[in-house]
Amino acid sequence: MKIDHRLVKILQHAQSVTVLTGAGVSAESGIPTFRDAQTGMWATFNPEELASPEGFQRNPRLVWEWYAWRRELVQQAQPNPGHVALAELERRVPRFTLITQNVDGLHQRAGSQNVIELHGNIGRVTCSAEGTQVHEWATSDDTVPPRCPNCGAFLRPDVVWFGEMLPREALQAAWAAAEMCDLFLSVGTSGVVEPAASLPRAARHAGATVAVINLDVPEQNQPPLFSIHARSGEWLPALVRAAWPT
Ligand code: BV8
Repeated sequence: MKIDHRLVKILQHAQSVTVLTGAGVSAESGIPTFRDAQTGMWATFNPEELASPEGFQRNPRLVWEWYAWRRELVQQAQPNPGHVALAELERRVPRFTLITQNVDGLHQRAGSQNVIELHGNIGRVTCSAEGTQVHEWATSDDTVPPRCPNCGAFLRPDVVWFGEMLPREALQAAWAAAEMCDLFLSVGTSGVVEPAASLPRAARHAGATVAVINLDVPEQNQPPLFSIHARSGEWLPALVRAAWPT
């Protein structure tokens, strides 16, 4: 896969690089993207409906089971070459920040150390009343969702639902990383969900070179803006190989 030599040069000389990833980066690990038709029994539900406090209020069992199904998918999945390439980038670039909208933890499993999880992590569970993380709960009775051992409220996945605020520190760190980088890569995201979708604009506004790598974008490379129609699992390893051939 050919990488634009101008982009390779910018990467080789960049002191700080920030990357924003979306569901498209995990798609090649077999995890359905957020807006793909939900497979199997979830085809009849609107994911934005399920991923909301109202949805949980209305039908806690359904929402808990939807996340249990997704957690199972994530546990079966493996990081793909795109995740691995981003972990390699972190080792190569003086200052590197990875911001992800994904909740699957695959970046960490691929070896990325410093990951800003804007939307939480499906592998963690919290008390829906106290907000504290809960590591174990009684599975004896068959209440679904299980209840918090401390206060008895329903447990919930530790993810940010639509209509909920993003974790303040994570969002602040993400804005800072977007505004102070030389190169910003937006990979595998439809750029629909705010406030994550505003990060590439913030980077561009602060003078960074911005490259968008996606399957639903036309190929248009006019520095400092690059729009690249490619699979993340192919393009990211090719970028790393082009910048550091050894
Ligand atoms: C908030 C966790 C304050 C749950 C998720 C303006 C400002 C602020 C807020 C809003 C605003 N306008 C609207 C809002 C409200 C809302 C929002 O953005 N709605 C959208 C739908 C318009 N935002 C919020 O509610 C946020 N909260 O701002 O709080 C507030 C509160 C109330 C009112 C106002 C403000 C919270 C948003 C977080 C929601 N939680 N996830 C869970 O996962 O269950 S977001 C969810 O969507 C996932 O995390 C997913 O990652 C994310 C974004 O989607 P993408 O990652 O982009 O995935 P998608 O499927 O869309 O696209 C995949 C792309 O990959 C495609 O383009 C495809 O072509 C490409 N692709 C596929 N395969 C590949 C590929 N590319 C490359 N290679 C491949 N192989």
